[in-house]
Amino acid sequence: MASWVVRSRSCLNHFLPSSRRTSCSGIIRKLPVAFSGESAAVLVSRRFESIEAGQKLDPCSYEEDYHNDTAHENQALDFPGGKIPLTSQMKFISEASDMRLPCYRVLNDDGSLISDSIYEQVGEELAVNMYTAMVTLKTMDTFLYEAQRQGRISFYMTSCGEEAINIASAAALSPHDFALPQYREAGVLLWRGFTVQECTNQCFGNKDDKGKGRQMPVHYGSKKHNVITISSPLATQISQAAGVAYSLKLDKRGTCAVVYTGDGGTSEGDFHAGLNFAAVMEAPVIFICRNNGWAISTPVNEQFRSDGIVTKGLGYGIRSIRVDGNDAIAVYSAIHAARNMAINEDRPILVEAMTYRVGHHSTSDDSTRYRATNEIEYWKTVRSPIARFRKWIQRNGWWSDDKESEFCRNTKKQVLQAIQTAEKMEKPPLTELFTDVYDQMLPNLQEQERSLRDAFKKHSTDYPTDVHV
Ligand SMILES: Cc1ncc(C[n+]2csc(CCOP(=O)(O)OP(=O)(O)O)c2C)c(N)n1
Ligand SMILES: [Mg+2]
Repeated sequence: MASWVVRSRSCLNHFLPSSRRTSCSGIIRKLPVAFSGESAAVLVSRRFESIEAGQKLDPCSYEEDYHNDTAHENQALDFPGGKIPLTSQMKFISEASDMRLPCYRVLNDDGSLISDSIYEQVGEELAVNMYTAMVTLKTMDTFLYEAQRQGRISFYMTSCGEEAINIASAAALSPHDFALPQYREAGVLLWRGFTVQECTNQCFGNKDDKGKGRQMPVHYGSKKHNVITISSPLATQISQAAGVAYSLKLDKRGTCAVVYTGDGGTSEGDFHAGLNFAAVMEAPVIFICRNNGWAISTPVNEQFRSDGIVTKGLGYGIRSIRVDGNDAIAVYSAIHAARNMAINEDRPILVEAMTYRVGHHSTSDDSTRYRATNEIEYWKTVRSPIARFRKWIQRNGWWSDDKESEFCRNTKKQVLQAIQTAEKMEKPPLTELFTDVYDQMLPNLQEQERSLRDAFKKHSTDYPTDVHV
């Protein structure tokens, strides 16, 4: 800080006539003791004998250097937060390490358990429930996506390729934990008992939609299931989650908050504010980042220069793990451990789940315009989280081809039935478009309602007939 101020003043002085030049000594005197005095002045005036020192960038060798650096034995800078060892080595922390951080995985691509892996046991009942929930999510996505293509709903987003993150994370949590999704996490709601019919009602915005048709499709939420309603502006849920978690801690609820974001969401300021806030307030929140490689058409290498998201945890003092998001057991185990740490130690945890967005970003997107179809196909088939988990449960004797056919047939029927029911149901009455914001409707809203009714009367053929005016 001191050197920055002194340098800035020196640079400025360089351009000014000598009569207007200012002295730096006053600045140094005004700075806090920790920043003032000799060291700052020395830093400014010193010329490096060689720039070689600055080019030695090995982030991992600090500890070793310090122990070898006998000249500074027992010397440290007293600073809030703990003593900082002093070193005569001028070393910058590298922007990257040679090897990318490893990714925790339990199941191989062929669904076999990796020997020596450490994981949370998943028994038959839980495993079958997880598998069938993933298939249900995929089936619902397939048919609601088609419904949008047929013009029956206005918009849709699938979780295709990310079913394991959805279901396995939800399975590792308690239903009392507060979930704050981004938008590609419908499986979390399904796992908690929000039905396919309820999802479908929301997408059609009919009178049974708890949001009364005011939200875009897939912007689910459920008070009953402790799932905070999705909001379209990216990342707002992340800083909110830090607050929710802090509140749960104050109330000693013994639960945590879990918040989901995509890789793109981490470029928002709210991501950084949320992580920092949670770390400082020691809030029990699990940040789950679905790193699916893409933020609409922006690939991750145009989004950030760090080794993904997991490395950002260190910067905020947050314990973090990178996990294979297409391995349901790894996700389940990591979230299970994260939850225990978050609640028992009052701390946030960051989980980066590596996956791939197999579908288009939404029905407003055509991803074949910006990525190779064989890349999509590879993740859809070889790296499918559902196929991998099925191989594992089938190998355990917990699933069979016959069970698969029967389950798929029934689920397809159930989803189609839900769509037909939701479509036939009338829309919420027009009056409700203006309620719930204020305790009493304000004159400007009354005016807007009158004007909308007039427009309905005048142009009745342009408005849907199933809206009760
Ligand atoms: C504040 C804000 N900026 C931009 C958008 C438009 N937008 C919607 S989704 C999205 C990409 C998000 O990508 P990511 O977080 O990786 O999630 P994914 O879609 O991959 O699951 C963008 C830019 C938005 N909704 N809100
Ligand atoms: Mg993404």
